[in-house]
Amino acid sequence: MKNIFLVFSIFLFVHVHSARAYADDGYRLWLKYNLITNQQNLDEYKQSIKAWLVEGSSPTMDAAKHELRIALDGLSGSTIPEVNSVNGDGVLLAAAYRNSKLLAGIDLKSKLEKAGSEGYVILTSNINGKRVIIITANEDIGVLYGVFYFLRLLQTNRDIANLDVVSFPRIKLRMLNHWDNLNGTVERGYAGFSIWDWHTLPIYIKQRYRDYARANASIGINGTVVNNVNADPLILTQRYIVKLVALASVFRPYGINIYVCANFDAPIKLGKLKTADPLDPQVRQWWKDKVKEIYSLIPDFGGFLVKANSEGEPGPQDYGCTQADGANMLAEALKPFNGVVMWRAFIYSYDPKDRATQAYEEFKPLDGKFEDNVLVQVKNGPLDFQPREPFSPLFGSMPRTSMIVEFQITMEYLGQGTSFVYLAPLFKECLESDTYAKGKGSTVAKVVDGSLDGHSLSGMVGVSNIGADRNWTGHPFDQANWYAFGRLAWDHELTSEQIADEWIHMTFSNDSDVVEKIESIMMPSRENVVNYMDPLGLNMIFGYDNHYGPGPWIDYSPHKDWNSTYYHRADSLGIGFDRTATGSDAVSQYYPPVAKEFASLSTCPDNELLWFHRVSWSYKIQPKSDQPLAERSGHTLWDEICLHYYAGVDSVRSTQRAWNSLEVKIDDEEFRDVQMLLEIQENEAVWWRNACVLYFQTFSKMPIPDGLEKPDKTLQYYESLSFPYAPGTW
Ligand code: GCW
Repeated sequence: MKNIFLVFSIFLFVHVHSARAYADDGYRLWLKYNLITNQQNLDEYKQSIKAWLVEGSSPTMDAAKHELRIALDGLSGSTIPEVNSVNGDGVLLAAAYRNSKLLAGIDLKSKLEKAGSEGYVILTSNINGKRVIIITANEDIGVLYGVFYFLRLLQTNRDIANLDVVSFPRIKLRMLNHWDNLNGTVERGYAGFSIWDWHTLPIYIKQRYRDYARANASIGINGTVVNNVNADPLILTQRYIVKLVALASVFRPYGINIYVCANFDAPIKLGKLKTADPLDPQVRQWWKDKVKEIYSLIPDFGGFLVKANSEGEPGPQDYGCTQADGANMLAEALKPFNGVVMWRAFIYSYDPKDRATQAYEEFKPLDGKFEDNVLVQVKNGPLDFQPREPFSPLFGSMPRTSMIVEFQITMEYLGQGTSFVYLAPLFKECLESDTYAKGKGSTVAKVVDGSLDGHSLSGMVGVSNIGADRNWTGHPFDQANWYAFGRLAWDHELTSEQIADEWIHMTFSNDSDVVEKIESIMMPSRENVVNYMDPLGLNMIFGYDNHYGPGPWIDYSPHKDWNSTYYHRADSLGIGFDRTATGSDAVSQYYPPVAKEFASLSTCPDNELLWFHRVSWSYKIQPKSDQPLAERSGHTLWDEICLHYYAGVDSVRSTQRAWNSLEVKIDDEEFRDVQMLLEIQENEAVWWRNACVLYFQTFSKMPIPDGLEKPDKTLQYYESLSFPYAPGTW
């Protein structure tokens, strides 16, 4: 009997586990290269690509070869041979034009001019009467980018019959910034520890470093800042520089330059100088020597990112100097090597008037004072990566300065590791905002791609959401945010829908039902979170320091501008921050058409209402003339706040229903992971809703509208919750 039971158990084990033979742990990201399941596409592709050829050799061309080999074999389910001549129809040829003998007879001058140094050209053509698909570029890196583009066409089952593509990046520096500490923790990281194993570097080169580089190159990211902006000066010591050398050589073939965050006091902390005064000749020399040392080992080092005089970090103001003095000192040291300085504008100190106006007040007068290899790095909004903020008024206000926009890919303020949020709509909302700096159409995108003011240096940086979790990002859907960030840095005109569509095809399935359903839950996901966290322009009402969960009652920080009450200002009369002329007048930092729109209650968008206005509880939300009739509210502010909180929870529940309907249609492991995370998110949404509605009700004294489920716990219960071990708060 015992034996029968054993046999049965073994049978069950084998059976259950073989049923999960295709379980996907997410490690391969969007570069899965699984067999194409649509037979018609598969036949067509096999017909068009019978062999492949990479002409020329270099580490980058080897990377292109590697990618083509694994991808074509995986996607086709067979071995597509590598050849060394165009010996028949159906050769896929990848080559840098100037190194190619095979392409010599084909005139691609105008296309290649357009492609520039990083772009590529993809063409269906003929060589010696044989039909070929050509992937070419001016530089090897362009070829590699082109290879990834082409593979994406196959992964997403697109037509490859008559290709004629020229693509080039809009933005020069397309970067990730890892807030990774040298001890392996990640500030605001929700996907485990740091991927950099500083202890075993430089000898042990993890495969993950290469796969990181592949993933980034596949979306066009060309720079990485490997350490936290709250920078440990040790990264600048010889001991760490050799580790950076090792990483840089893994990244180099993939077109990725390495950058580090520099601690402004490094001359004191490492160099034993008495000061870090940027005007002191010894300090300047110390930085010059340090930069020279780095470049002697990493000739393509990118430069420094600096957080100065912000949240306790040292900076030039400690020595009575300006932010520009500090940036320029580093710029001078980096210039001979073509390095750049990214100097953050994220500065604030306690100001009873308004924290949101400070970066502009500090930096705008410095326009024109920065060296030309400095970029001022501005967070998308004037405060701090809130689920929704208006765009920072610094965009468009410093025409003589190169700008780099900083987005947060990691979701510090959007539910962290358990939240299903697709961030492309948030990125796009900022990029498409019109600053009116040079009249209508002066979008933030045009400021950061340099075209508005004619800057060749331009940039977009994302605070990375990558960690050592097997699937890189913790929540499977956070991979989409890394992906979307890179795609938008390459081409900010792509729509959120296009990017989601690509990513779903590559990550989950080419089944159109699956794609449509997942897209339909990704697209509103950011708005859902705004609704149950901080609707109608509310912001900064998070749990203290950990920024996880609701904390609108937080009022005990000695740092008054870290208190939620500083931001929502709720009392018995109303709620919201008056940023019009009767208040902090933050609106005046925008160009007149924008300032006018935000300043008037009748034109200010509802979703920014309490950001710019202080409004009474019984104020009737004004119907906006451009809103469809059905959406025109007429509700009191109190009712509208409640309705948003409740709608947020409902939408998480409908996301759950939609996701559940995908069971068996997608990978079992990924299905279950997301299902469980959505369950956690639903709890969190209810927690946010109940806590905020109960808290604000203590001021409004108005009832929760009829028909809405009543909170099942008390405000005291929610206020008593604490999270001493919340992840990411290192
Ligand atoms: O959002 C705040 C975060 C800090 C972060 C800071 C910054 C790295 O809470 O953790 O520090 O912004 O951007 O410098």
